[in-house]
Amino acid sequence: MGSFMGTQGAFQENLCAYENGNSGTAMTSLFDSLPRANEPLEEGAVILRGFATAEAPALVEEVARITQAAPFRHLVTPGGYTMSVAMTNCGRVGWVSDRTGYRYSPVDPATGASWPAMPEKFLDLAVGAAAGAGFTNYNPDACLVNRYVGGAKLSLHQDRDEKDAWAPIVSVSIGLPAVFLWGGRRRSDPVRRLIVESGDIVVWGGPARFVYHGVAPLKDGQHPLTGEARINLTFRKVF
Ligand SMILES: O=C(O)CCC(=O)C(=O)O
Ligand SMILES: [Mn+2]
Repeated sequence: MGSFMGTQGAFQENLCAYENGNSGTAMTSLFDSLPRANEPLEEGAVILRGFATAEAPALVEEVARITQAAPFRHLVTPGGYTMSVAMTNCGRVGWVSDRTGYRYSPVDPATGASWPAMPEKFLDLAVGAAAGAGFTNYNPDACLVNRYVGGAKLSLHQDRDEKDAWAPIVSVSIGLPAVFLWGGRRRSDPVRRLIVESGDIVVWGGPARFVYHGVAPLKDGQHPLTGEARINLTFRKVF
């Protein structure tokens, strides 16, 4: 417990450095030398620190393949707002939004073609991360791919367009770091601000499945894998 709390302290310090725009070298090297412990958020939710770090370059290559067939686009919400995050999908269905509502679609509305198949690497990673968080037999049928550049954000929301209300959401961060917003079951509940870095995976399901979450406006930066962007893969069990 002692070492876990110690690591938490380092995360808090790092969060301050990140949010103050101060990437102080001493702070960063201290942080880099610490093992990045998994971080339980609450029952049914955990951050698996660095779970996808080794595979991140291969994941970026798969994203490039996916976007050749189904390019990133900025969807419009039912309220008429154009989202700052660019999105695409792979898998059996993809999440889409337009003036008529949010839904899962078996085809890409931009082309009328099926979404690219979910790469085996994606599936293996999602199944492994779900198991690491205590969710066995995970079988996601959709992966929403999000691309954030400086200033892009995702407002506090619940993922509730899926029929399966227990299977986890598995959310993989690649590239630039972000502040992940972790709230409660009501929109008005207090919100924690958690840094997610390239390779980190947040898993939430079961009792935590409908927790409000989001992403604070991304800070400008450059990352060796993704340049000016953060890529997020979000796996879902829709049916
Ligand atoms: O980008 C993230 O970390 C979260 C994405 C998300 O919540 C979503 O796609 O529904
Ligand atoms: Mn979400």
